[in-house]
Amino acid sequence: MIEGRQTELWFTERQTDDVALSLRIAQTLLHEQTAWQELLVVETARYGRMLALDGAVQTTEKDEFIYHEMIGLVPVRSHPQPRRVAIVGGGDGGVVREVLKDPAVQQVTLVEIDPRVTEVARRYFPQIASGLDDPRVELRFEDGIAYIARLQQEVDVLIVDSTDPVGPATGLFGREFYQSAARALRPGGLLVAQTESPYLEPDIMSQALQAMAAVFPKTYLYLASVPTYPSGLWSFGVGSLGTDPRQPGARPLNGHTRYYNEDIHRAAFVLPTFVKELVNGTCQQQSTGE
Ligand code: AG3
Repeated sequence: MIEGRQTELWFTERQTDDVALSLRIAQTLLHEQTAWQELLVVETARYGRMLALDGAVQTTEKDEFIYHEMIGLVPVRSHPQPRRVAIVGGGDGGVVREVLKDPAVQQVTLVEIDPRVTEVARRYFPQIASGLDDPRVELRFEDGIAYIARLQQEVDVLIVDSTDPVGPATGLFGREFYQSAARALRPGGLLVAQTESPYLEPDIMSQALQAMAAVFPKTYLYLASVPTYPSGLWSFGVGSLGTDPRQPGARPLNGHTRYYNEDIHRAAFVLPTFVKELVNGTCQQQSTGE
């Protein structure tokens, strides 16, 4: 090493052909090919440990709370009786940890296709995986699309915490899956799915919303700011059989949150004009002016 110089290792996610995010790596902890995907765990200099799948950032210790609280708590807090929750994907356990904070939740089924994600999360991300051993939680390592297709009016809240719609997750963004999701829900049930970045993937987002709107009586969109995801602005689509997802309920919450609160819950559904235009006509936010 020449004095004053040091080798730097960087992780780069190519988010589109023209846009990338780079994080400096302090240490590489695990890099392998699972049966389903390329899995990487590194210690980053700024965001703590990070999990990437097929080169895409899934979660970092420093900002995971934002995504997990928002995808997990918005649906369970607005449902009057979210007794049974199913999560498709989300093998790291972050969404499980959040939904368990609501005392009304009695049973959570996590359906993850790749068991390595869960094993690695338990070992390298114990705080994210902390809910997985709760007695209310059932783990299933199988294809979420096939699992949900077998359910008939069995769950109150269905959360899709998937990777981007490439590879195994593609089917989770289509109309056929939303049809079986609607059948899997009990009356009043809610589906929430991560629907990518309105800046960088507007077509994926609006097509997913359109597909939901073709199936569910009501469709909504909400946003959260996630620094390590493409563009930093992230969207979540909601298909509802009746419950209005915009209103948080009054049950006490067991456990602390760092992003989520009742004001954020309501405010997350307030959309900037360019996002409204992208989902024009498909979401309750504009079609009725509510
Ligand atoms: N699932 C959504 C990650 C999508 C990020 N996309 C990307 N980096 N290109 C996250 C799983 C966390 N439980």
